[in-house]
Amino acid sequence: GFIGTYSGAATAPGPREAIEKSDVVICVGVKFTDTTTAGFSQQLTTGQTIDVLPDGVRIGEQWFSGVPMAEAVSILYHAVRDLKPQLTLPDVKPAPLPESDGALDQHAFWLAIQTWLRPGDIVVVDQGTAAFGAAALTLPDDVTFIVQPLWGSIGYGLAAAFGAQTACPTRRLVLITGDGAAQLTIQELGSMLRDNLRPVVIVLNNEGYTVERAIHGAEQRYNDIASWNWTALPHALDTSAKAESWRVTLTVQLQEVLARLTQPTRLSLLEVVLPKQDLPELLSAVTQSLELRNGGKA
Ligand SMILES: Cc1ncc(C[n+]2csc(CCOP(=O)(O)OP(=O)(O)O)c2C)c(N)n1
Ligand SMILES: [Mg+2]
Repeated sequence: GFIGTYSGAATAPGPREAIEKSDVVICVGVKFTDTTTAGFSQQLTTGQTIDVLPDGVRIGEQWFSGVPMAEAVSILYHAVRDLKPQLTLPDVKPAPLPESDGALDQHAFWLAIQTWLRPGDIVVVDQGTAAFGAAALTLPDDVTFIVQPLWGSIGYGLAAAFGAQTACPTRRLVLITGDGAAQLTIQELGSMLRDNLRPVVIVLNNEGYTVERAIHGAEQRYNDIASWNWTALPHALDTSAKAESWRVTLTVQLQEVLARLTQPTRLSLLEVVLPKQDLPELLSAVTQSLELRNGGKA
C-alpha cells in the first residue's frame, strides 16, 4: 500500500494528489516541521485529518484526550479494516529512482542501495542527505526503518544503530550516515566492536555538511569538517582487528563491496565518496523551498 513519502510541495505529483485529495488522512504521531514539509507547504485541512498523538486524538474539530496512542491505533486499524471493501485505494506507485549515468553520485548510490537491500534488514539513516535519499526508497518486506526526521539531531543514527543491533544481533543492520553526523558519535564504533556486533556502516563522504550547504552558505567554512581517514577508524577504535573497511569512488566498486556484504561476519565500514554539492532529488525540492522561505520570498 505504500505510495511514497509526503513532504508537502516537494512530493511527487501522483502521491501528493492521492494524499491531499483523500477524504480522510490518518496521521499517527505526525508533527509537521519545516524540513519535512518543504517549508510548511502541506495542504491538509483540519476537517480532513485524524491526528493520533501520544495521549489523545483529534478527529476534525473534536478532541478525545487521554486515549493512549496504541489503543487509538488499534481502534482505527479495526475501523479501516472493516471499511476496506468499500474503499478505493489510489492507483499510485512510488516513483522509480532516476536512471544513473554511471558516475558515483547520490543517484547511483541510492540505486545501488535499492537493489541491495533485502527483506528483514534494519535500516538506520541519519539526518542529512542520507535521510532524504532513503525517503525515496521502496523498502523490501519486513524491513525496520529508523530515522529521526522530527528533531533531526545529527549523530543519532550511529548510536541508534548500536542500540538496534544490540537488540537484534542476528539481523543485518545497515547504517547510512553523513560524514558530518558520524563525527559526532563515531566513538560508538568502538563499543560495537567490543560487543562483537557486525553492522554495515556506510559513511557518505561529501566533505562536510552538504544539506546545510544547500540551505545556506554553500562554500562557507562553517559547512566544512575535518578530513578524516575513515577506513582507519574502526582499527583505531579496536585493537583486535575485528573490522573490515573500504573506500569507494566508483559505482562499480560500490556494487562490488555491497555484493560481499550479504552476510557480514564482522563490522564493515564502507566510505562512499560523493560530490560535495550533490543532493538526492527530494532534498533539492525541499531545500529550494526552504531557501525561498528563509530569504522571505516564499
Ligand atoms: C546536533 C545537531 N547539530 C547540528 C545540526 C544542524 N545540521 C543539520 S544537518 C547538518 C549537516 C549534516 O551533514 P552530514 O552528516 O555530513 O550529511 P550530508 O548532508 O553531508 O550528507 C547539520 C550540521 C543538527 N541537526 N543537529
Ligand atoms: Mg556530509
